[in-house]
Amino acid sequence: MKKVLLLFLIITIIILSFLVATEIYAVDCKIVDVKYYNSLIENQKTINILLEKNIISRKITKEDLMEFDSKIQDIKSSNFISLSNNDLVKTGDYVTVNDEDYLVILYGDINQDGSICDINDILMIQNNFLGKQDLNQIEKLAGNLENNDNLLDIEDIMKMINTYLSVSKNQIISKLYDNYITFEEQTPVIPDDEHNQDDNNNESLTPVGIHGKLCVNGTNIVDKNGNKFQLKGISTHGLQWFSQYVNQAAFIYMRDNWQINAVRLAMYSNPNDGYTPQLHEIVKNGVEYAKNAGLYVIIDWHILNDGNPNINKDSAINFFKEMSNLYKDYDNIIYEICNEPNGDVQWERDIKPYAEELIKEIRNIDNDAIIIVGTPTWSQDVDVVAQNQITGYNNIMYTLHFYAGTHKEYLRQKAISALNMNLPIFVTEFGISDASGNGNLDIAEGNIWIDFLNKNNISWMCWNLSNKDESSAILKNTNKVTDWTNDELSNSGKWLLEALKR
Ligand code: IDC
Repeated sequence: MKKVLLLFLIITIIILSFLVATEIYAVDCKIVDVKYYNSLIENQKTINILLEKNIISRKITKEDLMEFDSKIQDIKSSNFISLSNNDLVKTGDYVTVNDEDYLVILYGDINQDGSICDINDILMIQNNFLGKQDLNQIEKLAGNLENNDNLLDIEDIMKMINTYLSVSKNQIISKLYDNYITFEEQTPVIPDDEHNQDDNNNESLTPVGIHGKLCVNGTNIVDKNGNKFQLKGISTHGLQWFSQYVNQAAFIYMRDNWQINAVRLAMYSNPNDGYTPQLHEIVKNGVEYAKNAGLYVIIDWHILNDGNPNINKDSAINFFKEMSNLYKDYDNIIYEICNEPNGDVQWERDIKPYAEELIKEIRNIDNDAIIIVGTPTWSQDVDVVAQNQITGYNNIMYTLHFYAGTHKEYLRQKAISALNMNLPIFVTEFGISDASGNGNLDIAEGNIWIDFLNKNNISWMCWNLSNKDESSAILKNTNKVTDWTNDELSNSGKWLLEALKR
């Protein structure tokens, strides 16, 4: 009898101590909720972190997170701390604030209904509450999130937090990029001042940080690891009219909220349309903003009314000489040397000689950046060009433009012919309006186009980032130059955000 009692006692102690341990674990869990906001001084990256501490004496619930989110909104203007001038904080970073170490986890904005969130906000879990390890669980979770269409819902956040609480900080570091979260084993990361000042750690999570210098292989763009890569992004409108959208906050906003990985800077080349060399400054600012944000950038010499590129060839040469001298060592630069040749202009007679001259000038300075060459008929005749390609240089691509309201299957057929002749194609501009940039949207045709481009790994950039009263403009009824809400997007804009997720 005594033995049975003793056994019972021992079992009870074991169970109790297990419960107590679990309980302590939950009771002591401190969460610090943080939201970043940008205070960007010209050419200087500064992310300030809003910070509020909440000590939770129970398991974290959905309500807690929602409460944090609304509190954060309240303290936005007052209680913020600057981590350090060059710090962009990403999931998996360790940061030190007021001598305390934190692991950063990105999580989504919580919608009114508590459901789906955009990856946007930051949650930090105090580092010293990470203990124990459960690699498999984390990996499983990563798998689940991967399928989640770029959006985390509250359940995922809960799972992530709970999983993190039972994982060794020295063995797991999470990485967030674009559409998925992966976790990988790492050697111990010891947060210290030096580490916090190491900007590379953060930059390594941006599109350029991950994919590095691009090059052309066959018809594909490939990244620094030789993997096929597709650029997806937005073109500005003419910089002479809509330069306000070339700003640091907007680029970071579009990267983080829309998951673009590239921007295009449209520099109209025709003096009658407003070209002046002073506009080069806007391009230069744009390139720096893109670099800071880890985005690829297309420097577009936007011939249009000057349909023959030779008309303004001297300015083009000056322009690209200046740009390539400045950016020959950058990893994120793409030169587009003539937007849309049109009118009385032929590939063999006019465009190809122009391109060969420009490419020679650029290659004298920058020996490997991708150069994109316009094609006849407003950059549609890729099939014609494919028969007589530029030789002797690497990393040359050719432009295809379409406006889904006007250009349909026949133009995709031209693209197919060109691809079959091994022509690397880049859609540096398209819209789902008609070719005027206005008129009705053809969403169904636009979707067919996007499927076609994605299937063939053709990169694409949407026209245009402006609030102009035309249907191809992606903003509507707003003068804001960043942080746009869904209501401030035009139908083109709303469609684009969906297309970027596909
Ligand atoms: C359009 C703009 C419009 C502007 C016009 C002339 O959307 O606001 O008035 O240019 O500057 C292109 C051109 C691109 C055009 C666009 C729509 O590359 O500059 O923008 N388009 O017409 N090619 C086919 C269509």
